[in-house]
Amino acid sequence: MKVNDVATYEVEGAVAVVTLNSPPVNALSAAVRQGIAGGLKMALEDDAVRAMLLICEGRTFFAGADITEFGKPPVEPVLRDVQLMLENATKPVIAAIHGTALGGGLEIALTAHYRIAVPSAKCGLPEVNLGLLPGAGGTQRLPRIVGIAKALDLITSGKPVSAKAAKKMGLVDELATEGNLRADALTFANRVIDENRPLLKVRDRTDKLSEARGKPDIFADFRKAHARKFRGYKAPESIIRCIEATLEKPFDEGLAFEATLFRELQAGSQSAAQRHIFFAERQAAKIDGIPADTPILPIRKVGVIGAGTMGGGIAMSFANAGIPVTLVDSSEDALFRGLRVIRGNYEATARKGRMKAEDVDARMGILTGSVSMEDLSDCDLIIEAVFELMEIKKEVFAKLDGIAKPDAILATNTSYLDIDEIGSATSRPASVIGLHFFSPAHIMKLLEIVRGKNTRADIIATSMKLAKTLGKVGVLVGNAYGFVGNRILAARDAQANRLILEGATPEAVDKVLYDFGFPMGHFQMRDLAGLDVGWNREKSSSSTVREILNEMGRHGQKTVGGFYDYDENRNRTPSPVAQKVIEDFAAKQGIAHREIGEAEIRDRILYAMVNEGAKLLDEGIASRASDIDVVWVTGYGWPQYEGGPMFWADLQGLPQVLEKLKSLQDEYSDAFAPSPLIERLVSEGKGFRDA
Ligand code: 3H9
Repeated sequence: MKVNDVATYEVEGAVAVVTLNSPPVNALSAAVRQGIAGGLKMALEDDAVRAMLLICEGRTFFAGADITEFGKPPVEPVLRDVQLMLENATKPVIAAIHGTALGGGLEIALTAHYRIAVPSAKCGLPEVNLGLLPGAGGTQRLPRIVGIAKALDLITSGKPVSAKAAKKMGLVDELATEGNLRADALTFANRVIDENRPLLKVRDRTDKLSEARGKPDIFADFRKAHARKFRGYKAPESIIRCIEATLEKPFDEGLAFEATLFRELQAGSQSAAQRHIFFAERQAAKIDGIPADTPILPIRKVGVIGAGTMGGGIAMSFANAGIPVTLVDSSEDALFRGLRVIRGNYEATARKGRMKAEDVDARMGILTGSVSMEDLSDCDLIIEAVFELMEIKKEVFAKLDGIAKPDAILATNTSYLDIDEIGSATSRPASVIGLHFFSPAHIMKLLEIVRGKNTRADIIATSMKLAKTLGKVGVLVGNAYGFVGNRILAARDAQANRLILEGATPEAVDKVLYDFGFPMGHFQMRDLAGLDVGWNREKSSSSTVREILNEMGRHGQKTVGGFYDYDENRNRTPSPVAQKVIEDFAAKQGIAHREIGEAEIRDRILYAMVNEGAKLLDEGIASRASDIDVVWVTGYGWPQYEGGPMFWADLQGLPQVLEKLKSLQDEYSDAFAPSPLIERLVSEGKGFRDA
């Protein structure tokens, strides 16, 4: 029988089964909440019913509150009312979980009296990733089941646990057979009835809380251990305070406290920024002109050319996803070194307990080394990651053209170069695409996918799908020097370099970026990447500070220094040597030295980046402002809670951004001449979000 459009009610013996089906992820929208409440009411009023099963159809149990409802007027019943009804039901309620019980979804399950899950299910409270805390009792109920220490970890990390782990912690009571959830849950419900089991309420449990009362430092220690990870974010501290409240306040007061802190976070700009990124990442997968049903080519075997840092990391990304990969390098030495580094990386991961020891061999087992490109003839995808020089890339592609099978995808990992020119070295430019991974490639989430003017639609669609298979976020960009990410980086670089010549120190510039929320400053990042990346000793002519530092053998962290000095443990200190180079160079250029404040550094760097982003949008190199945000948040360390450069600009207000750019142009340089797109949007009363 229908409860409403998304819920059905059936009775099987003494058990009422309330089934929710609201694709794609059964988010707890008003209709879903009404469906649960309606089904429960029917079960309570039905004398033949002695227990109720709450189960979902489709790919998952409830994946959380419906984020699209945030900011809209609340519709009854709100989630907490539904939870109260479930928890106070006079007949046992059993939640049957498959897929992902996340956020409000898990919080609903925590108000059921019992929980059963299939082994493949995952349970978690990922609200922190949206700049929120679990606002439907999660911070009060979870610690009562799993204890304070585990709850702190689970809720501040947002990471889900497997059903097996959940069973171990008591978060689920029973594991069902895979694919047999409904039947097993019915059997379990009948057992609950037959054994007359009590109406267990998580809220009433105190045993796990008592354990923590003997450890007064638990919260202070946790804060200290995670200070670096939580830096700048508001949600983790609010979560910790709520969990502290479980020890300090009675349950209902703890719940009220949680609701207050949830509302504060929900109304704040950090959560707005993080929710923006959540939807922006998903939006990035949708591409105009490439319909969702575009054929996807099978990627069963991959070749990677170049066993250096990038090639090795790319090969690991595929091995991690279970896709066999052949790593090729022309030098045997380089190949063995590359393979050794990969094994070393896996072993270190296993030692840290982040991977099973037996998986090291399994991953290495699907990774083959070769010194011959001929061995790539049966690969579905070949990615070139050799030296960043056009002549070399073209040579590799011309050779590949004669080796690769006709339907193979030929990809380049170039960070700057022209995809069309690289493709022109082959007889099949339509099969050529840019797959720009970020270092370390097996960890960084971003994959810039660069379409050439001829790249075929199915090759683009396959590459976008591939990003997801690798656990990455794919962003499709146009073919321009530096694409999206590095072109904006170049705008930042230009300002940072100019600022140090005018009198700001590299440390001062870096401090401003670090304080804004970047994990490291600009010059720190340059030193880490290596100042010699892309530097050519023969062509070096002392024409920039960077060239001079390179000529002095200062290539960054891996040497004695770059913009900073480093000791043998790579500890960083300001460098008098680099500072002298900067000052001498500025004097030679006739640039006067002056005091530069933090506000000027911040404005010049951030507004230059926003302006470059606007130009990329105007030129069609980026198709959406939100794509630029995804690139900078997932690939370049722009703080997630600031939402990316374009979101940040919208938050300042585009008219203010325009004014600021004009005044920066007047005061410093024409590099700040506002992009025509900004002028246009302001005149139309729009923001980047409408571009
Ligand atoms: C919360 O619960 C607060 C409470 O504590 C307190 C409340 C008082 N709402 O990711 P996918 C959409 S906060 C609305 O591509 P997958 C998504 O936009 C919430 N929509 O699929 C996409 O739409 P489209 C806590 C949502 O299989 C489509 O579903 N929960 C929501 O790769 C498919 O998504 C979370 O943070 C939502 N909650 O991954 C979980 N979730 O097709 C967030 C998804 O138009 N969700 N959509 O692009 C996820 O982590 C993943 O979506 C999930 C599926 C793992 C579930």
